[in-house]
Amino acid sequence: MASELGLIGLAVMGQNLVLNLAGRGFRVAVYNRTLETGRRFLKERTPGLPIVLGQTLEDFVRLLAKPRTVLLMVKAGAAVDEMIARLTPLLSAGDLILDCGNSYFSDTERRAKELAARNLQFMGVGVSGGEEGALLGPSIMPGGPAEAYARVRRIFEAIAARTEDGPCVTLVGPRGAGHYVKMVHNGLEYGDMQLIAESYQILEQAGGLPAPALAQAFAEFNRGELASYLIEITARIFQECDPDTGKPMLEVILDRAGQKGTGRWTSENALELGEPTPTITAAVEARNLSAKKELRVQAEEVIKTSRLKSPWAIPPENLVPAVGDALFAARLALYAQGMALLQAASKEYGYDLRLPDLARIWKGGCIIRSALLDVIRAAFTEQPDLPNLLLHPNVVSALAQRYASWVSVCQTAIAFAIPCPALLSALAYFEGLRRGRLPANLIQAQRDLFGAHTFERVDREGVFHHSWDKKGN
Ligand code: NBP
Repeated sequence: MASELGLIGLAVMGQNLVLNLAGRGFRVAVYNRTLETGRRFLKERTPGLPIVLGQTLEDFVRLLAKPRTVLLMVKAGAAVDEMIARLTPLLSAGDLILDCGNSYFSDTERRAKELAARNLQFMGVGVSGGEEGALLGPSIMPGGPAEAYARVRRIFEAIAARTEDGPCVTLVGPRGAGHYVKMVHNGLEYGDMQLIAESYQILEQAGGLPAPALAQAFAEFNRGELASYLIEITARIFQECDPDTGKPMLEVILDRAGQKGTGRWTSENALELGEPTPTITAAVEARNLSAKKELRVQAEEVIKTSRLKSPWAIPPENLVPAVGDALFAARLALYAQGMALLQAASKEYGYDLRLPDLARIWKGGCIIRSALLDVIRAAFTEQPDLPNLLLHPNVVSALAQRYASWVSVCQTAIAFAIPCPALLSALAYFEGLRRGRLPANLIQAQRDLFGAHTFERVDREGVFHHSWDKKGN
């Protein structure tokens, strides 16, 4: 019997997605550029499941029921174009290709156009949740034509994660919308992870908490408003020991993190759209600074400053709950930035994104699943035109309650010389957003003085230039 769909790319994500599909009863044909990987996968992981391997791409295509549905799960970038180029001559009009990797959304827009010209349907599909999500139920963010989604909706709803609000999948928008939303999801993931890492550093270095106490603090956070996958795994990480040395795992892991692209893409696109996302950018830059390990070790030896006599801005015994409050407040500011970016992109690219739906499909299966998404969903359901999450009355009062802790934790971190770019950028975003007058008036004055760039006035319409005294007389 022909396979209902095919999947190309049997690395971590592809293998687990195929097992998820076949486990739900879908007959799947698979293909991988390196045949041996496909053979090993079939032998070791698929006995009893309705999975067949195409030894060549031609064989693979022959195994598929018509009209064909092909999922690509290959490395983002040139590999996707290469695969599409090899695949399209073998397909017929009306066949559907779904790129399920982390492609850049403008590549997806281009591919959608190119394939439409060849009468092939195309969707860019964000899949989140890593290896475990792919196997047990990811959060799926498809973008593309509604008629193409109608063909795969049953399959996606069967394999997606489920919450009490339904399967974690919906057609998020046209063309590159799925990959755009996945990109911002990953940017938020960067920001959230950095905020958590900074909280850990404050608790460990200012508070002196050893690994078991850190595990307890984060487990406690996870029982309240910070409940989320990332906080949950953080609590678990503190409990883990290295089998070789017996030391806590975190002690033996090198403090150098890379950035594969999606976080940086979010920042780059936000800069292009003029939408501030300082906390996402801070997270990307913190990873870049972490990568300069040798330089940091050298600088630690060279640059010495004296510690403040009384660095505590809060009673030390209140540090854990205060960090919890600060983390929650900063998380709100981070998500406010991400949702504002989605709103801006929705307008700019005509994606017609529905923010409450995005918060719903991120509630299960993906790395950023958290209780906070319910707050976000409720806010944008109640006020679809809310200009910024931080302006919703519930969020205003949540932040007012945590403001003192947030500021005190930031003050303490600064006094202990603990770098907290994400926590501080989130606070600066909050302070900047709620300030009716910023010092940009001085910037405009400087620009007008040195370059006659002109400025607007607060008391009259129009564009003005002032005859500045440039010599300082
Ligand atoms: P990788 O991103 O490491 O890609 C490896 C796969 O791409 C292998 O099947 C490889 O075939 C194939 N491939 C490459 Br590389 N170049 C190719 C080419 N020119 N033609 C055909 N196939 C080619 O795999 P992954 O980590 O499973 O991720 C797959 C996609 O899902 C990526 O876009 C990734 O960003 C995204 N994603 C990953 C995660 C995660 O947690 N890993 C989570 C969410 C999304 P080979 O065996 O012959 O080398």
